[in-house]
Amino acid sequence: MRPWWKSAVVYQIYPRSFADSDGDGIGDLGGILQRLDHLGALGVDVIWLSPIYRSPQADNGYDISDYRDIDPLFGTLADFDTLVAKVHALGMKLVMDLVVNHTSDEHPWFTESRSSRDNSKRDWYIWRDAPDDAGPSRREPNNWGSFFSGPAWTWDPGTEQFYLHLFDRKQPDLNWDNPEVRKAVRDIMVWWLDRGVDGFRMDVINFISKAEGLPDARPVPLQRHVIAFDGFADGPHVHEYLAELTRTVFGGRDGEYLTVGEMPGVTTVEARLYTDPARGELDMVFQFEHMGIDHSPTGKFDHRGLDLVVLKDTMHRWQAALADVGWNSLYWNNHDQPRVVSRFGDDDPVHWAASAKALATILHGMRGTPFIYQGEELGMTNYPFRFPQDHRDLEAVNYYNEVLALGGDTAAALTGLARMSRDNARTPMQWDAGRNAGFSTGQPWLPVNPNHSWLNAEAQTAATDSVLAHYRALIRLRHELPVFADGDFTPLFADDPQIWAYTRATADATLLVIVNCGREPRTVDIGAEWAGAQLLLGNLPKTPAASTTLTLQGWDARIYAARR
Ligand code: TEU
Repeated sequence: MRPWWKSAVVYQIYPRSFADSDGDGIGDLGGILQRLDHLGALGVDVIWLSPIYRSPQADNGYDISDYRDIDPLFGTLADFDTLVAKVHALGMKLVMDLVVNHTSDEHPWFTESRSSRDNSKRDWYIWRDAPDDAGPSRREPNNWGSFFSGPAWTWDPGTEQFYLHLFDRKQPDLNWDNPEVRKAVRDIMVWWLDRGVDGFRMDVINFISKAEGLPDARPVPLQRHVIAFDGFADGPHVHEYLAELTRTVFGGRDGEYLTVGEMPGVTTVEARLYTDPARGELDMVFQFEHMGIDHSPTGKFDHRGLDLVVLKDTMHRWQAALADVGWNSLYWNNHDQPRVVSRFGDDDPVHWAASAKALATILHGMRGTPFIYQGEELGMTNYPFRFPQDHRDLEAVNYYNEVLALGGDTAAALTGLARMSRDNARTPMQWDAGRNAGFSTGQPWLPVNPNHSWLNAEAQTAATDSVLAHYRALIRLRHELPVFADGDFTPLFADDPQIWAYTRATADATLLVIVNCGREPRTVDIGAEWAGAQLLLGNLPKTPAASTTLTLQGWDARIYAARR
């Protein structure tokens, strides 16, 4: 029998930016409760919540100081229990974000660990001596860079050693080679499952096993924000640790759960291992190859434009690689990525709606489990960032300060940030055309996009041809037609720089998904077998039935079912 999550659609909420019920300008659990009907009407099956645990919020909750409590910013455990009950009553599931590659430096485990070299928690984190004499120019134990600029090591003057942090210095990496750490993570997961959650999205979970001896990575210029993954991605024990975790946490539990591992740098070969059901590790992974194709070799803020053939080829390779073993997750957006309609689509007002629907059609037609990030179902766009002080995200702020300190090109840095900054995903959800887009009665922590006057949920709920209506239709199709989950995937026109097309087929049904990813109309020959095929979904008015030759308007997107 096919697992339930193969025909499911997941919706990601970034609580800080979703809906604010108490007027402090920061979204909260009460806000989510008030807006659950939007998700019920959309038809999604699962909600994934970005972290709501107690946290100093250095990285907006991806730095956890108490895994068993809710941050007062977001509410209380009682609010959480109410939310779980309401989500379940609406027939949806709730998945937590589990951030256990690292904790906050304010987690009691770390405060103990740093208190002395012989503390019982010392070995819960990764501590190393300086390789040379102490002094102001002291070298780090190896050359690894932090994802948020600078070295991945911070000196602790109290105990005179460095600790490792692949992300911010306020996010020290846990030492998963210590069995007590693995046991502690297991206990956290069981605690949340007992509270009623339906699974976990596991943050950078392919980083938990570092290479033996922490060797230098291929040398890279740290100041250019380039990370070499050699030393920590898909390390020597990662499969063993994940299998152990899954066995000990889920073994013997009845219920329908979902696990998805976030895995920067993961290859198709590794992803097959992580998601092979016979190995009992994870249900699916988030890969990053398609998110990297517009990054330049010198980093994500040095944009190199979109080559559609490369994007298609990347997605198609993942479709093929996980066809017989394993499973894909499908995503364009999350809280770390710029808005897809501005990135791979066309957010010019004339093409905005059609291109948002077209990109949705491409993704949701594929084999895998689609993820929708809040606001994506409305076609929310990037924010018009202009000034350094516009940015809140520590990645953006650190990057800008580094360029400034090194005397680099700050104008280019601002252009890069406007295009790629994670804050693009984090501006408040656009509920209506009113003050603060209906997100908050107070001052929002990040400004609302001025386009909420016309781009908002209320307007789109009322319209039958909105981006929102198109997402609803795609979700309905996936629920109704088994071919979306089960069908083979075959690319068509692979080398075409403008047409994105593929078929999906089972013994009983064949679909054609065909999209014009450009403004100019295109005529293509799709073959006689498609003549008279039934249009299941289109994104433009008056889309015709199929014929041997199709003329596609700008950003025209269609799904046809072959006649049998
Ligand atoms: O992100 C991991 C990650 O590597 C990227 O998505 C990251 O945002 C990007 O590479 C920076 O350039 C996860 C979370 O999704 C992210 O929000 C956290 O900041 C990060 O882990 C640390 O927990």
